Order: sequence, then structure tokens, then C-alpha cells
Amino acid sequence: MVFRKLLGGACTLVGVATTFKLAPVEVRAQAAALLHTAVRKASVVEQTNMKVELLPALSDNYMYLLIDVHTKEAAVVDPVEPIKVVEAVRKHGVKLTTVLTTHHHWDHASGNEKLLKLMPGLKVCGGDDRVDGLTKKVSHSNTFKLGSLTVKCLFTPCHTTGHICYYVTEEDSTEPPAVFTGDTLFMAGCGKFFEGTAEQMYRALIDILGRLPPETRVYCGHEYTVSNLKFARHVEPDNEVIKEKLAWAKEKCDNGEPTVPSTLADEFTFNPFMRVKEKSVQEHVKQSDPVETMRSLRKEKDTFRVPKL
Ligand SMILES: N[C@@H](CCC(=O)N[C@@H](CS)C(=O)NCC(=O)O)C(=O)O
Ligand SMILES: [Zn+2]
Repeated sequence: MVFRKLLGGACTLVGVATTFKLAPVEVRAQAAALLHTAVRKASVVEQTNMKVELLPALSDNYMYLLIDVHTKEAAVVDPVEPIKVVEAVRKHGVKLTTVLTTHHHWDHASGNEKLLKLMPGLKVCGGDDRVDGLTKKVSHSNTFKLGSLTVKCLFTPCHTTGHICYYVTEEDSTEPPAVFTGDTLFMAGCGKFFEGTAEQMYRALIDILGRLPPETRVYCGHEYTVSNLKFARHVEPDNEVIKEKLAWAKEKCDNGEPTVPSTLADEFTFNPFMRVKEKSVQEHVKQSDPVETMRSLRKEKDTFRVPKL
């Protein structure tokens, strides 16, 4: 018996029980024990000038510690669990100066005030007055330095009206840039259109994010990859890349490992919301216009029942 989604997350926990006859309380105890061996693991992506530590939070959120290797200045993206952030800052011996908030939802922004109390003087960026602890309201193309790194704000309204993605580049580098996409672009999916339209998501995914260098690494706000790929497979049953990626993502999640980051080039091969210009995707929703395809796909995914396998 497999305990997937036991804690409500997309792929938080997997374990194997030996009997089907356990009482509910025993099932819970066994699951709790398994939690200790199958918790989501933190991991670091290291480049010459830039380090990104992935910090799993809540059941399926990600926070990210972004470090400029040269100056040891750091920023944190969506620090919903501030204590974990403080621990990571101490572990790396870096100076945290900046909070990059993608949007105002509680699972992204509700740690800002507490982090400010723990580390006074932080610059808290966001694109929406509803962001807790906001000290620096940013808008499209605003650019600032984080040590030797450059952070550019990309306004991507739709999931919320003030959503910002943060694009990070290293000067004179041949290594890939990074983009923190919050709940706009997920691995193999996109955010719900809570406060926006298909036109806006098309602009965000195709015109803004889709025009960044293809090798750009994508760090998104949630670990939804497995369920997103099951929807992708439903949309394009003949797409072999989706099948391979799904097998890979299941394996990762079963080991408590992140499927993040991907790259923009990868997303164009398996993410249906990035593939709205492809005939195979358009045919699935019986549309011929990319924006209408985006609208139909999102509508269908809003009620899609994710299959167990
Ligand atoms: N479908 C989500 C349910 C939670 C949810 O609605 N998440 C928001 C972000 S906080 C979202 O935009 N999800 C994208 C989607 O369901 O496709 C899941 O896989 O657990
Ligand atoms: Zn979210």
C-alpha cells in the first residue's frame, strides 16, 4: 500500500506498509515513522558565481536561497518558513539582504514579517501591496544588484494581479541564468488563473518567460511535477518526452528529491501550457488559436482528476 499524498502534497511522501489490516491510528503512526526517512530533501545547485539552495517548505512549496558566491550576499525567494531560512543562511555563512516575493498568497508571503523580525533591515521586494512586510514595490524590468548578480523583475500577472518572476544573471558568464517563477510557471504546468486571463498567461509564459535564453534554469513555487505531467500525458498521449519525464519525476519524488530545476528549453518539450502553438496540443482542446488553447487547457486542468498511475 503506497502512502502518496498522505499529507496533501503533490508527492510529499511515499512508503510501503506490509499489511492492509492496520487500524487507522496504526496507519498514521507508520506513516509518521516513514516521514522521517522520506521527507523532501534540500539540495543545492552550484555554479561558479551563483548558488541556489532549494528549501522545501509546507507540503509542496519551495523556498530558495540565492547566493552570490563572490560577495556572499544572499536573497531568499518566498520564505514561508523563516526558521528554515535562518538555518540555511547560517549554514552557508552568507549575509541575507533581500526577500524576493513572487506573490501575496499566504503559502508564499506569510513568513515575511517573521523573517523581518528575525533579521531586521531586510529589503522585501514584491509587486503587490498585499505582500506582507513589503518595503520595495517593484514593477516590470526593475533591475538591481545582489552582490555581483543582477536580478531583473518580470511582471507576470494572472495567478494574481501583482505576480513577479525574478530573472537572475551573472556578469560575463557562460553558465545558465536562473528564473524564479513562483506560481506562474511550474515544471510541466502553470498556476491557476485566479486573478487573470488566458491572454495574460500567454504573455507571461510565451512572450516574457519563453523569450529568456533557453538554457535558463527554472525554479518554481511548488513541487507539482508528477501531477502536472499526468495532465500533460492526457493532453499528448503520444509525446514520448512526457512519458520519460514522468517516470523520472516519480522516481525523484519517491526518493524525496526535487524535480526542480528544469530549463525553459525542457519546458517547451513537455509543458502543455508552453506548447499552445503545437498542433497536437491544439487538437486535444479542438482549438487553432494559441490563446484559446491556453484558455481551454486551463479550464480542463481545473477539473482534471489526476490518475493514481
Ligand atoms: N492542483 C494543486 C492544488 C493546489 C492549488 O490550487 N495550487 C495552486 C497554487 S497555490 C495552483 O495554481 N495550482 C496549479 C494547478 O492546479 O494546475 C495540486 O496539485 O496539489
Ligand atoms: Zn502557491
